[in-house]
Amino acid sequence: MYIIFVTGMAGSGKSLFSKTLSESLDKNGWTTGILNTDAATINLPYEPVSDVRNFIDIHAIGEQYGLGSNGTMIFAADLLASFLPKIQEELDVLQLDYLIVDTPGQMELFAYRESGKYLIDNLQGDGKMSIFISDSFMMSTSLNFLSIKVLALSVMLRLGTYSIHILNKVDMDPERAVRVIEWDKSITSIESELGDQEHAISYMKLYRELRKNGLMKDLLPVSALTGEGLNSVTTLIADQFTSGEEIKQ
Ligand SMILES: Nc1nc2c(ncn2[C@@H]2O[C@H](COP(=O)(O)OP(=O)(O)OP(=O)(O)O)[C@@H](O)[C@H]2O)c(=O)[nH]1
Ligand SMILES: [Mg+2]
Repeated sequence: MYIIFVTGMAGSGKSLFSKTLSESLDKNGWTTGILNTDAATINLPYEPVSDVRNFIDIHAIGEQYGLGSNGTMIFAADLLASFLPKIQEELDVLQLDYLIVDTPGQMELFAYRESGKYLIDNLQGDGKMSIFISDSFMMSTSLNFLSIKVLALSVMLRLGTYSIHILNKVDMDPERAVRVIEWDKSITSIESELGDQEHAISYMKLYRELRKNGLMKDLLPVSALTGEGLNSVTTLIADQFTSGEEIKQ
């Protein structure tokens, strides 16, 4: 079982992308399932094969410990570690080719707290990678573009797995999405977009250095809604785990 952790900012499309990716992998002949690690989510666009909500009751935690909403979320995320053996048991009987792990809305619960790292290190699989999802609409100003690229790098550094960076929701405003991809490909295009915003110029130097050292991941445009771009992502994932072995038909 290969494991794919899906992370990204709140509302960027992690859950819908998990569903569309699962369907795309299924279509290529793989057996896949999704693990929901978001104890606070109400509606999921997919049927999870394992779900932390079966182990953790977010409302009971809040009441029992008298915590506010953020405290409850943090407590629930930390509690996940203690249920990992049970979750692993549920997953192992399924004999999946790929497990997709949908992570909580508040990115920092998974990316920056120990519980997320614990899950990555201790969930047993034959290989692991992570996907950072960005919303193309949010990324479509030059300053947001730079800060989200650096944020994605920070999360990838923290998670310590092979990672890819997805530009989601390209169906919403295709022209904007094309512009974001242009900025990603050409450092001069993002530089000219930033113009003479003085404080941005020093960040631009940082971005240039990170890019020069191969630390910046290219954006892969997709729509989790329409499925556009999913074939390339599926091929990339299969290549990463199987070193180019043919995708099963
Ligand atoms: N148009 C469009 N909408 C999308 C796309 N991906 C997600 N959405 C919508 O964006 C909203 C948020 O999507 P989710 O999949 O719930 O995002 P999320 O990152 O899991 O959200 P949280 O778990 O709350 O952080 C939903 O209304 C989705 O239908 C996309 O590619 N295109
Ligand atoms: Mg979600």
